[in-house]
Amino acid sequence: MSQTKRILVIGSSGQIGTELVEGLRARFGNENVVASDIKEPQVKQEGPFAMVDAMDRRGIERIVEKYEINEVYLLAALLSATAEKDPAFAWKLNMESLFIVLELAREGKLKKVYWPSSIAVFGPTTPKDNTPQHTIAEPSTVYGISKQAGEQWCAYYCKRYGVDVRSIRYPGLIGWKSAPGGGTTDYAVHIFHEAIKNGSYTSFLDRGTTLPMMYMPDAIRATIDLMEAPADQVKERTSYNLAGFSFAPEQIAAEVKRHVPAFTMNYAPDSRQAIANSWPRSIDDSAARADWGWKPKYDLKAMVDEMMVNLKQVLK
Ligand code: VAH
Repeated sequence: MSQTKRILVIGSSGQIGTELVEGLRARFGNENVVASDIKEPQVKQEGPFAMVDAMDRRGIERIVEKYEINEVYLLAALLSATAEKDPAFAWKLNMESLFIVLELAREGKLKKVYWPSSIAVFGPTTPKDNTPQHTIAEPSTVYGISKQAGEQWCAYYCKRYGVDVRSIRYPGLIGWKSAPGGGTTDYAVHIFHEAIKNGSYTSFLDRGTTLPMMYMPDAIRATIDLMEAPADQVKERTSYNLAGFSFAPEQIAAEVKRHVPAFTMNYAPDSRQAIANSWPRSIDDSAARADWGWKPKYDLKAMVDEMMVNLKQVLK
């Protein structure tokens, strides 16, 4: 196995994958980070790309061999809202892809694995404020069930086989470089595009729906910092709680209005409201802070300012 860090990102064209590939290439070199997704990328690649289905074990193994991969970031998954529309496929994709990568690591073909979890592992019986790292977790969504099961499999493969798999329970993620896909928190991205293009937005989550969120640059930095931490500092082998800031739709609308004074926000809750209602309002991420030095850089205001400046450039 190559001594150089050779990384494969599966699901590289998604909301997180797009920015994670950019962050990894900036840190470890373009040629040492192979992007991969089920279809050809829409944007010009600064480094190698290999098309593969996240459920194709042979296809993934061929890429690992060809590029001498020793670390995999597995991001391919169906998110909360989409998964509710096709539970069987969501379970199949979210779990089969994880088993393929965990098995490759168990067989000694990978040194390290990253697999994202989500605050969606928590459910209606979880304490909603400052949700602890260890607490009741009875998810009521397909996505949350798959993430909770996946966390337990990660801990099992680490304990039983010594697989160095690491994970973060992401809150809702907000970025301007890539489009979100099928999430319940995606309203917090759409609002910017609609405010700039139309001066108004109709939120599919109601006033008062406070959710934990994070600006994408903080999430990418946390992900790479966790993967680069010494193994003996990574004490949580299910997944780490991580928090940025929490807000309700009316709060982000007020911040958007600082940039678009005539902006108007309307509310038309849909099926995603029930998903959001099952999740925590805020997260205790003291374990990540203690174990590997996590600390967010952005708050709501700073995120909105940066989103607005960049999207006004991109959308003009
Ligand atoms: C979703 N963006 O909405 C994802 C995330 C906490 C939410 O997992 O499904």
